[in-house]
Parts: sequence; C-alpha cells; structure tokens
Amino acid sequence: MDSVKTICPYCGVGCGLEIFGAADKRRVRGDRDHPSSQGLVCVKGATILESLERDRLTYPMMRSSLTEPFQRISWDQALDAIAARIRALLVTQGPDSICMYGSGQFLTEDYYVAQKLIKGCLGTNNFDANSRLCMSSAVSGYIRSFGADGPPACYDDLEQTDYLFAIGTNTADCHPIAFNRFRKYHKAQGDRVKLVVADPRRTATAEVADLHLAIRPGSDIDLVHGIAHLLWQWGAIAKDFIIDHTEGFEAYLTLLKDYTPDRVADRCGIDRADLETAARWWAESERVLSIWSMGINQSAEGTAKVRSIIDLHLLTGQIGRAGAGPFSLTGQPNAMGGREAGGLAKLLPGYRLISNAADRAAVEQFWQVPTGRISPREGRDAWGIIEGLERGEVGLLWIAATNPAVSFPDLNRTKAALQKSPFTIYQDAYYPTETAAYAHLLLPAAQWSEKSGTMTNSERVVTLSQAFREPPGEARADWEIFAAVGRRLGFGAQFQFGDAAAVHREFVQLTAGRPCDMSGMDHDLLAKGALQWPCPRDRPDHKNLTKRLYEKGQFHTPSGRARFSACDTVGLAEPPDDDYPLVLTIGRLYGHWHTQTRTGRIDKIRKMYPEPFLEIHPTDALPLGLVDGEPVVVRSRRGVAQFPARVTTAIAPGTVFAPMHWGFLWADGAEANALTHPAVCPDSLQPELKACAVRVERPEKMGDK
Ligand SMILES: Nc1nc2c(c(=O)[nH]1)N[C@H]1C(S)=C(S)[C@@H](COP(=O)(O)OP(=O)(O)OC[C@H]3O[C@@H](n4cnc5c(=O)[nH]c(N)nc54)[C@H](O)[C@@H]3O)O[C@H]1N2
Ligand SMILES: Nc1nc2c(c(=O)[nH]1)N[C@H]1C(S)=C(S)[C@@H](COP(=O)(O)OP(=O)(O)OC[C@H]3O[C@@H](n4cnc5c(=O)[nH]c(N)nc54)[C@H](O)[C@@H]3O)O[C@H]1N2
Ligand code: SF4
Ligand SMILES: [Mo]
Repeated sequence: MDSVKTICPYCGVGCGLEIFGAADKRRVRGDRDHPSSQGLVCVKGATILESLERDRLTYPMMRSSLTEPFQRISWDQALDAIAARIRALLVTQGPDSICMYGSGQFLTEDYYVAQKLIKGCLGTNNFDANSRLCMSSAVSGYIRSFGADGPPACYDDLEQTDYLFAIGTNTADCHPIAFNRFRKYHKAQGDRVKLVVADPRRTATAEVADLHLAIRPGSDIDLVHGIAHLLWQWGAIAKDFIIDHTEGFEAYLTLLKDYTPDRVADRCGIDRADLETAARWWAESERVLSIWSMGINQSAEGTAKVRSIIDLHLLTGQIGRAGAGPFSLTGQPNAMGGREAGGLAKLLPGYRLISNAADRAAVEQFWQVPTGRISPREGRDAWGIIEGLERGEVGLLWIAATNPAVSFPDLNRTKAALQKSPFTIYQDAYYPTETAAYAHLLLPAAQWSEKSGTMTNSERVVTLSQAFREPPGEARADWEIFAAVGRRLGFGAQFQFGDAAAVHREFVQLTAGRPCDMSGMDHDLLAKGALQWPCPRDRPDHKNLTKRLYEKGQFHTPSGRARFSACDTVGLAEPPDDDYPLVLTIGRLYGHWHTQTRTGRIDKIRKMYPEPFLEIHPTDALPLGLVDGEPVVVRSRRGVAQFPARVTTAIAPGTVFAPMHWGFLWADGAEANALTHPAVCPDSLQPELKACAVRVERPEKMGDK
C-alpha cells in the first residue's frame, strides 16, 4: 500500500500521522504537512501500531447475569436483544430509564449518530461522556464568560507569546508535541519569553519553567485573583478593552480587593516574591497565553477556576491576538468533536443547548422527529448515572469507548452501582477490560485504523482519521452499531447512512451559521488536508481564515460583551484534616494512556513504567518511616490502595501523587480512584478527581485498622 494520512488517536494535540509500508510491515511517522504537529510524534503516537491486534473483542457476547460466563451470539441476536429491551423500557419505565455513556475517543460521526438515536429518537437526554470527567468545566466556563464554547487560541500562539502561564497542566507529558513547539521557541528566545507553571508537582513541564509555583491543590483561584489584584494595583490593566468589550467589571474589582498578596501567598503556600514575579512578568508582557487542563477542570469549583483565568485575560485585554488568550487543552483526541456534536447531557449538535427551546426545535425539525420529542430536561451527568443505578432508575446502561470501572470517581461505590445495573451493554475494542466484568452484553467495536471519520483537536483543527485496515472479526464502527439499533427500533428514515462521509455531510449542516461552523468541510476535502473551524460553506478557498476567535472583541453573549465572573473561592471539597492529613492528586504519565487498554499491551511502554507508585515528599515520608521503593498503604474515607513509595521533593509537602493508569487488571489494589470522592462542580458537574484527603501508612499497620 502507499501511505495513508490520519490523526493520532491519543491526545488532544491531534498530531497528523502517516502510515506507510506493506500491510504486514506497516510503520508510522509524523505527517509533515499537518498544521498542528508539523511532522512530530511522541512515544504514544510512534508505537500505536503495536497495540492494534492484541486482545481484541471480535464478536458479540452475552450473559444473563454478571456471575455467568459470556456466550458468543450473532449481531442479529445482539441487536434484537437491545431493541427488545429498549422497547420494553419505553413502555414500563419511560425513556429516562435508558442511559448512554460515551467518550471523547468517539469519532464525531459516532457522537452524532448517538445523539440522534438517544436524544432525537428515544427522547431522553441521558447521553453523557467521559468528557464530563475531563473538559466540561472548560465548556461551562467558556459558555458563561463568552456566551459560547470554543477555545479562542491556537497552537501557533505557543510560538508567538511572550509569557506562557501553564496552570494545572503537565503539558510536557500530556500534550508533548504542542509543548515541544513552545519549548523550542522558549529556548531560542532566551530570557525574553517566560514560562510560569502553577502545579503542586514539579512535573516535566515545571522543570523547564522560569518560575514554578508549587501551589497547594485547590488554591488556583487564590493565585489567579492574587495576580489580578497586583495588576490592578499597578494599573497594568486594559481600560479600553474593559470598557468596550466586557461587562461585570465592578463586581469583579470588589472581589479582587480581598485577594491581597500576603493572603494569597499564604493560601497557595508560595513566597510572596514569587507571586509578584508572576504578576510582574504578566504586566510586562505584550502577549500572554494561558494554558490549562485537568488541574483546573477536575475540581468542585472547576467552572469558577476556568472563569477566573478568563477574567485575568479580560482584565488585561489578552485575547483575540496572536500569542494571547485563555486556551484550555482538550485531553482526548476528539473531546472537541464531542462538544460540536452535542455529546453531553446538556448539549445538542452545533453548540446548541437542551435548555434552549429554539435550539431543540431546530434540531427536531432537522432530524424529522415529532415536535417535542427532544426532552426539555437535561439528561443525567456521569455521576448522575451512578446515582440512578443506585436508586433503580436506570433500566439500560450502554457504555462505549470508555472504561469507567477504572476511571470513575469513588470506585467502590461505582462498582457497587454497576453491579446493580439490570442490563449493561459494553462496546469496546478490547477484551478483557475492567468494565467488561460489569457487562451483560459485549459489542466488538472497530477502532482507529479500522473506521473512517473526523476528529477535532484543541485548536479547532478537524482531521480525517482514515481507515487503512479491516476491523478484526465482526467488529463494527460505533456509529454503525447505533444506526443499526435505530433502524431496528423503526427509525429507518433517520439512519440511512451509506458511510461515515454521509453521516458527516448531515452533521455539518447542523453547524451552519453556528460558532463551530463546519458546513464548508466534507470528507473529500479533509482527505486533502486538515481544516480549522469556523469553516462556513461559502468560504471561497477553504483556507483557514480564522485562526483565533474574538479578534474583533465581539462575543456570543446577548450584549456582545465578555462577562467577568467575580467567583470567590471555596477551596477543596474534602480538605485535609487530622485523620486524613494529606491531599492525594492523581494524574498521568508520559507513556501511558488512561486505563492501559492500548499502552499496557505495548512492550516498550510497559518497560518504561513497570509498576504504579505514590510520590511523597521527604517531610511527610520521614515521620512515617517510609522508605523509597517500599510499599505504602493509602486510605481515604472511601477506600484503600497500595503503591510502592517514591520519596521525592518533586511533590509539594502535604500532597501525594499517584498515576491513574493501573486498574485491577494491571496491578493488585493500586486503583487510585478507589480513594477519590464524587463531589462535583455545581455548574459543569465535573467531579473533583484531582484531590481527596488521605492518610498514608506503612503496610504493617494494616491489621490494626
Ligand atoms: N501521556 C498521556 N497523555 C495524555 C493522557 C494520558 O492518559 N497519558 N490523557 C489525555 C487526557 S484525556 C487528558 S484530560 C489530558 C490531561 O492532561 P493534564 O491535565 O496535563 O494531566 P494530569 O496529569 O491529569 O494533571 C495535570 C497536573 O495537574 C496538577 N494538579 C493537581 N491538582 C492541582 C490543583 O489544584 N491546581 C493546579 N494548578 N494543578 C493541580 C497535577 O499535579 C498534574 O501535574 O492528558 C491527555 N494526554
Ligand atoms: N483520579 C482521576 N481519575 C480520572 C482522571 C484523572 O485525572 N484523575 N482523568 C479523567 C479523564 S480526563 C478521562 S478522559 C478519563 C479517561 O478514562 P477512560 O475513558 O475510562 O479511559 P480509556 O482507557 O481511554 O478508555 C477508553 C476505552 O475505549 C476503548 N476504545 C478505543 N477506541 C475505541 C473505539 O473506537 N470504539 C470503542 N467502542 N471503544 C474504543 C479502549 O479500548 C478503552 O477501553 O479518566 C478520568 N478519570
Ligand atoms: S502528542 Fe498526542 S496526538 Fe501527538 S503523537 Fe503524542 S499522543 Fe499522539
Ligand atoms: Mo481527559
């Protein structure tokens, strides 16, 4: 075969890949023509081909209870079983007893067909995705501050800024190619360009910072308002921008007055001088770019954290220009596509909202379903599904392209709820996975390389992910499975898609005239190269014309002005106390991807990380007599886990860190999420997966408890 161009299926950087070589000796390299990655790849992209054929789920399997073994069944039997169950539930418990939990690893086409089935045909908004655990605070923040979702900046800004403020993001490990672009530029510019990293860990990102602010977990709003307080005190604010393009400044200013430098330094656990340096560099910089990811979003005040960062940009007019803006990095390869296709329980395709009657009507009409079919009630969020299972309100749970038996909060409670599910469908590419243990029906999914469709990266660039292999056994694309169920339920007219390109053609029509306008894109055009939205149909040459949003200071709010938030901080949902004196934070390693379904099957990556671990500062380890490399027991109010200790000054005293990657299939008792709690941000409903109170013990003490 010649070469095929596609997109890396891991992180939201969305690197372009080129696959070349004969079918039995395929190799991968970076696509030099791709605008986002310019030919670069990290270890995950470089090794992706090695995982594709190991331990695949190749045919449907079913069982009547979780204690029985699975039996192979045909697709017809599987689809009949689903349709029969759905029909019965629509009559007995109503549409809201049906829930689907999807993933930012869906293609946009998968997402779109799922929305049409669940929201448009079945009439429930119970579609949520793992993106709820990932970027929903960024979505809420953008919507509240700008009147619409959508990251305003682009990766080129990483090479055009004077000051990169990286808060709650380990970009070097988790968005490596985007970070490499900055790193090269930073180095070349010498002292002129500053990198400030705010993170309780001295991560690979913090290692190359000009200033690392090792703040206490949960003190981000203090830090950001503290910087704003100083900028206001020094008069380093953009008065004209504030007057012409914003609203709510006075309330914000009143709030800022309380965030005095001494109070802020104390609450963040940093030196006042460092706070002043971070603010001074901001004041002195022509162009400031903030980037963030899970250290901000995964918080019970996640939306407020996001908005406080946006406030700082509004205060200083740092938006809508090259090298400037508040830029959330999306984690998964197509979390952005999920937003565009309406893949959360409060969204509809084309950046529309369930809560907006006109939005519902427009989508109903387009889908040719009866008026009022789309429910005006927002659906269950991720944790709401668990609560629904606990209360017996969920009759069918359909999970696809995510592994909640590892990644959900409060894992013991999650597993107990999954045990109670009357009927769980699990649609995944691999077997076994942890969540398969909680399923009644397993559906084999075609994955990346075996199906075509689109993905949108953090900077709004849409890339066609092209199939270049056949799916193994009977595996099918997710969208095809959803469409087949739709047809079986009698919605023939709605699901007559010949291929993924036809799904895409239909979907983009729903984006016409919307902030995420992609109506000028189609698969043929995307096969020639990636395109950035907005990309309306009437664009003459389909070139990327709008690299940055809000260049004219015109926002999507009714007044056209961006809104200051004036959000006070409430701190952590579960602060440390005498019984549980440390804060556990949980995150990622450079080589592994989430629950290891792929990376755990790649020898090179397994060798990089032979086991999980707990990072603990010597100040906390010494009094406990902990020795580097020896096992420690970590307890929270909800669970217990055991890890080898890694005694290191790379973690702030009072905080401990564990990776999220080891579910029960990959290590005994090292499930970090057994410790976490399910408290959520009231606005985004995103759980605070980044912090819970724990106590660390030596294993001998286990029997005493
Ligand atoms: N290698 C690799 N890359 C990935 C992924 C992967 O699994 N592996 N997953 C992808 C996905 S889906 C996502 S969402 C992204 C996540 O990307 P990141 O958000 O960069 O990764 P995390 O390690 O989850 O968390 C980032 C940092 O938040 C810090 N942190 C914890 N609490 C706080 C706090 O209260 N305040 C601040 N300021 N910082 C805090 C942690 O110490 C950690 O270093 O990565 C994507 N890229
Ligand atoms: N404590 C703590 N918990 C966290 C986080 C954290 O930082 N701290 N991060 C959270 C975040 S940001 C995220 S994104 C989640 C990630 O958590 P998950 O989504 O649970 O993790 P993955 O391992 O990415 O699961 C993806 C699954 O999809 C399958 N798959 C891959 N491609 C396809 C496909 O095309 N179709 C189908 N049907 N299946 C496919 C894979 O085999 C795998 O089983 O974890 C969350 N949990
Ligand atoms: S940076 Fe992300 S998208 Fe790029 S190769 Fe690595 S994992 Fe893939
Ligand atoms: Mo994520």
